[in-house]
Amino acid sequence: MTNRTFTMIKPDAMQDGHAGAILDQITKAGFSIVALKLTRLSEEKAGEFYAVHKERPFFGELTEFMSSGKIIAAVLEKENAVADFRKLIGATNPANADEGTIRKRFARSVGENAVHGSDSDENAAIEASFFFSALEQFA
Ligand code: FUP
Repeated sequence: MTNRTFTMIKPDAMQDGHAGAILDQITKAGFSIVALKLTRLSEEKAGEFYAVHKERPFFGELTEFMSSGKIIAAVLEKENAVADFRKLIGATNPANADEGTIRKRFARSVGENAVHGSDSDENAAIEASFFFSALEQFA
């Protein structure tokens, strides 16, 4: 999974009609999509995905938001995928994100920040397998 990362287009960006523009920016930046799924998380599943944050004060809001509507989950491939994708999406808080990044362009706020991007190769593999079987992740 060294050259792969995992992303979600979150409910805010889905509701605001940005999914097409975000996928366009991702592919134009040189990422190829090796798995793609439109789905909706239950609050319980959102809590499982974000288990690392369960002691944080924003956990309840996060799982409520992440289960509030449809999402798109995807696995992306590119050389240096994890770091390059974090650069493409920008800072967690869109107010601090660089001009032109996905979060700067499309996010509503720090809590509703348009996209997820894995923070390590190890987490990319764990997160990809949360949504996709091995057979669903094409080369
Ligand atoms: P990131 O890796 O940039 O997605 O950011 P984190 O892993 O730190 O946070 C995961 C998610 O928790 C964010 F996408 C939104 C939510 N969050 C908040 O709601 N408030 C915060 O102060 C920090 C994160």
